Amino acid sequence: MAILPIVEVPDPRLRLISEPVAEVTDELRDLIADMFDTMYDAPGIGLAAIQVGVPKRLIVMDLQENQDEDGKPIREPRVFINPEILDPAEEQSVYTEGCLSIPEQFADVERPARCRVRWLDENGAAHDELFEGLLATCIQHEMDHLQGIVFIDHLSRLKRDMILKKLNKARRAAA
Ligand code: GNR
Ligand code: NI
Repeated sequence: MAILPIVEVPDPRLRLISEPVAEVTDELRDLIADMFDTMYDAPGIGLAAIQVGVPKRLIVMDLQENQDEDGKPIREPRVFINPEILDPAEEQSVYTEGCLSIPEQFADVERPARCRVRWLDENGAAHDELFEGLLATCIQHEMDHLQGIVFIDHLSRLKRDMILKKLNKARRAAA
């Protein structure tokens, strides 16, 4: 169990196309555990392996939408290995996105409102489900990471440059 350093823009590793996972091994399950530690610590609702420097088609996610009687979030961890997106809806939806690799910066991104997702879980079992709402948004955001794409790539150059400027300003202030 370990919290791993998160790769941030403009690190060129975020531009890599991640490779399919050939086999679900114990070593991969260790990486998955570390990715959950890292995601919950951040905190974030999703994390792609390349965000911890590993160019594999592996995503962890927990939207943490439900809470117990004490208001504590109920953990619903999900693992996506070699995910594929099928049948993206024509209907679009807008969500204010953030990214652990672009810390504390947010912008509205339009994406298909629903999609079908096919993936393997941490036991190597195949799944095929329809996603909508935040789940659809988040899986598409994570799938982008596997292709070397970050959410600001979906914005106009003006908006993207504004975010990168704000990020650099925040980094200079923190230094
Ligand atoms: O923690 C995260 N929040 C988030 C909010 C809206 C849309 C997508 C996300 S994913 C992000 C974590 C992250 O960077 N995953 O790659
Ligand atoms: Ni991200």
